[in-house]
Amino acid sequence: MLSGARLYYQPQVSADGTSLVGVECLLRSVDAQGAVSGPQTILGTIENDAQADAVDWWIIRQACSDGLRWPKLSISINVGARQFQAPGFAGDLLALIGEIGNAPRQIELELLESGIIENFESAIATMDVLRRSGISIALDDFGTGYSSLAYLQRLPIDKLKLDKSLIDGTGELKPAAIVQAVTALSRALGLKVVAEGVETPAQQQFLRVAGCHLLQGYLFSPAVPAERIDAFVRDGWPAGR
Ligand code: G
Ligand code: MN
Repeated sequence: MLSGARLYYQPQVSADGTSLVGVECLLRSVDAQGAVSGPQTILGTIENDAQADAVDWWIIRQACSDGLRWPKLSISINVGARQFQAPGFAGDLLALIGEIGNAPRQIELELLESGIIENFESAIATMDVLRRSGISIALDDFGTGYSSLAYLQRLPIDKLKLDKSLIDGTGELKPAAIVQAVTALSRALGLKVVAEGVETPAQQQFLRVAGCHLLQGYLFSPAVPAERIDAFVRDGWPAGR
């Protein structure tokens, strides 16, 4: 099931593009010829919850282990509702991080709104436990789904990730106004703001002025193998690019 599975890492950089701050790990599949494909190649072979669990925990274990090589970078891990809402998730995750040896501060979980509202009270309790232990929580894909502003106030999160669909529109008046307003509101609430899917210098300039803290997207780098992140850490960013 996990044959060919690899974790790739997409850089998250400061708004001016000059420093590498963290990486988001993304599942990829590499075949015998070396061709790389997206997560569906592996996720599509999953037949039951036990296999899904195995993949989910393999991702976290691999990301944390690789993260030991880059102690100054934050490691963002996408965690789905099934894994996050499983009884004992917070304890299991903290035990794993303790075993591997990461500082909890290095680890960030990216959660979808849909994975939180399903079981709101227990999700919040889990988020509280994790945050008290130093792990941070980002709300992923903000701008899709309900994107309720009430959540920004109620959820115990550290970061908001603006979805690519919002970033794509920043050349137009209304989407640009939404990005500016959500960024200002998030900052006022003490949240960090990350824009994903940044592809053009014009988008970077707009997002920097709007007050986004971090940027992620093809303008800077796609998701790359861990060895490329080693090179960025060793040679400096963006010199190693
Ligand atoms: O929502 P989430 O952060 O999980 O999505 C990340 C996905 O978006 C990855 O599959 C990644 O390869 C893709 N991606 C990352 N940056 C860009 C970008 O700048 N443009 C496009 N089109 N896709 C991107
Ligand atoms: Mn994500």
